Amino acid sequence: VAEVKAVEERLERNDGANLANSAPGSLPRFRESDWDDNIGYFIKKKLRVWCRLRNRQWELGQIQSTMGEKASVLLSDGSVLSVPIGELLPANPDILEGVDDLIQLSYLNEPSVLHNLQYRFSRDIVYSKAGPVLIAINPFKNVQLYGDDSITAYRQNLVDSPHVYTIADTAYNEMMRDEVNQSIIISGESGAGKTETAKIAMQYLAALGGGSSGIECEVLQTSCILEAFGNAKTSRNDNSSRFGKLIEIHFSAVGKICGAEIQTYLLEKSRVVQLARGERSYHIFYQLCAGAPPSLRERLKLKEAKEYNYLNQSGCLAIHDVVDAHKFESLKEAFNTLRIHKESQEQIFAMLAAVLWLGNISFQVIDNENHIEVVDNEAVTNAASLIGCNAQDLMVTLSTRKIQAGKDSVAKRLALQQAIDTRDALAKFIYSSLFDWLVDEINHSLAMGKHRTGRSISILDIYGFESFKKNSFEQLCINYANERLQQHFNRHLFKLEQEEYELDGIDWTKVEFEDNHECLNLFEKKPIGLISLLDEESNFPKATDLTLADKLKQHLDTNPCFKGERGGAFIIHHYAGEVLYDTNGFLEKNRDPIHSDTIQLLASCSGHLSKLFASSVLNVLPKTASPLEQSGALGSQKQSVGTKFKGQLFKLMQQLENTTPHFIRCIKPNNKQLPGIYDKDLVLDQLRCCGVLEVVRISRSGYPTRITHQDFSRRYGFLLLEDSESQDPLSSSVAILQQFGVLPEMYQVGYTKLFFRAGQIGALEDTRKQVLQGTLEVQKCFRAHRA
Ligand code: AD9
Ligand code: MG
Repeated sequence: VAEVKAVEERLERNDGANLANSAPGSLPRFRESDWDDNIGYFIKKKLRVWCRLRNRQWELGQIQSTMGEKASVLLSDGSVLSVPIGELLPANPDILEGVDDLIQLSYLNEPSVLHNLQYRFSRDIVYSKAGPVLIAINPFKNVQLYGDDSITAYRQNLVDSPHVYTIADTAYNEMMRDEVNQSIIISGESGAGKTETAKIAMQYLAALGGGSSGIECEVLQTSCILEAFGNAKTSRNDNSSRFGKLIEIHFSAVGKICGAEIQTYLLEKSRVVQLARGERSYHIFYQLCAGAPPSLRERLKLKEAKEYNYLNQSGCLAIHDVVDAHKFESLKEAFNTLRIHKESQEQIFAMLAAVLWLGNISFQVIDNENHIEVVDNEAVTNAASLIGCNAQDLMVTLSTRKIQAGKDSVAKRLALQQAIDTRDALAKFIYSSLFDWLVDEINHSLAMGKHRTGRSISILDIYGFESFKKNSFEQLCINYANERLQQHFNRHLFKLEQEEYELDGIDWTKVEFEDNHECLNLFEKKPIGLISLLDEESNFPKATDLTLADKLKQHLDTNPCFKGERGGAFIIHHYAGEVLYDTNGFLEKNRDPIHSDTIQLLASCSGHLSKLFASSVLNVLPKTASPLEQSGALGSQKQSVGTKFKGQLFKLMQQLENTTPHFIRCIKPNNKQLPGIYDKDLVLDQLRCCGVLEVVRISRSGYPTRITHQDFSRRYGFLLLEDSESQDPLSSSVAILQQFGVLPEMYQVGYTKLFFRAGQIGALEDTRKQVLQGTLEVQKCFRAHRA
């Protein structure tokens, strides 16, 4: 009773707020803003400080003396430097060198955090925690952290250093314990290691949830297929994912994998027909060209990759250290594992070859109005036969357009650029339909019977924030998705946290964090958000990319995240930095038109295509006539790309909101894709822009584990030595805490919940397990005795 009283009093006084400053560590903590007043202490104790040199780099040193606004500092190389006090920051004591979790650091300034991560990175320890978030620094080489032995060690809790495995393990355990769906959300820049991290998590879950059905092998093999069709070499990553992916893995009541479902987001279609210098199209094309056996080559009339215009335009056909032919073998194995029939495989390869041959179709200008006709060569013949249509029909579709004139339709000859666009649109349509169809097939193979919700783990691997010299519609969509994800992250780690403390009467110092709702507004506000405005212009036949740019400037200039630029350009201030977009091509990419003549051609195809693309073709067939349809383009019937993507994102966010999230932030240590190089500025930029430093601050000053009085007393009440039946949940909770000697600074008692600092519940759980184990043994003895 006395203890409860004391707790209540504390609740009233709300003390404990300062306890954040007395966590373990050999130094008294002070706010870093009070640093100036504490320099004397550092001098007296000869403590280490960070000193910023002229080149802006931070070096470790010791303050010798101060005079006015300057201090003389002894650096590790023996030199003594006179620097302004403003260029000094406290460094952590040796004992904290390379700690697992950044929240353990006494000082959280940027050089300290960077140094801690670098210390670990240079020892091949690529994982660290930032409170609840796992930081993964891409080693760009094989590190001895994975494989069966390591998985076993993590499963048996023999090791507890930060790892993707621990994240997957926690998600799995929480799912089994609470029957709540979980998600592992992986983010980071292009090349930071998201896709590899997702695979590592899947491997662990497959080991945990593998059974006799073998479905875990199928789940793992999906990566091989999706990477072949959805990844490509870019300037930043030799294996860059050009689509977003959510894989939802379902588990049975006993914790075995019983099915999975994959959703994909916004495949970059333009890559099929157009490549930047030094980049490649999708891996599968090169794999097919290099790996197809002679009989298949003959059937597909296949040539080497260098013979195809869609592949040879970028001056890059191979990837260092990758043998495409071997990859083709692995792909076929993956197809077999996922039970994609031989017949379907053949059709897939035929469609790929068709796309390649389409790219080789050329046009000849026949009059001075730039009108063209299709050059009748092997490219047309091969493309038509692979698609399953008549070569003559294909030529007509690519060179003319039917125009409605009263009741009759007349064919109008196309100009060169129109013909090229029509051809490319067909190639893109075939490829993206093939991709969607493949995902459907995979889902079909992985489908489980009826499943209960509450037992799934979703892994999200979506393209990271992108900012190039020139940014187009694709970057706009990608960065929009990242804004949404950032908001989810903020909500969970900052907002909800603050709200929960406040609701439960817990005092704590507020942590300021960047809120990105203005930027999301910029995209989503109706009717004058970027996406609505883009759609409006896309539906307006006379609009151009420049009129779009004007419209955006006119309506969005009041938003602080938007800045109109000269020409067709504009800047968006994203959470991760400013990005300059060029509207050139925006309207066309948003409309993504496919001509009705083309669709009719595809609908009339015999053989493979009709089966493969039945649903895609149906999706774009006109339902009602519209003004644009008179000109034959089907852009207006279907949803615009931007709006469709927005819808997908909303659905994704909804899905994620119904899960307990686990966040992994991947960091790219250098832009060269090389091991052993740690570019501090680059790392710092990434840490800053994804809010990792704020998370650490919040977690250190906070109580990440929380549990209601009821749940707590129910779970641990039986451990009480004294009878707790008669006590209310709050009193017995307090009694439990007391009996187990949990230090007062390690928890706070809220109105409805207990709040614990990181790691506290773990110790209680261990005791509980031991006692339960002991009881079990006693029961066994008892039964044996009776028998
Ligand atoms: V992108 O946004 O799809 O362009 P990701 O997915 O973030 O990007 P990815 O996982 O593809 O990056 O990693 C890039 C490369 O880094 C891989 O191809 C590996 O060569 C390398 N990598 C990443 N993680 C690891 C790792 N844990 N161990 C070894 C790694 N190498
Ligand atoms: Mg990737």
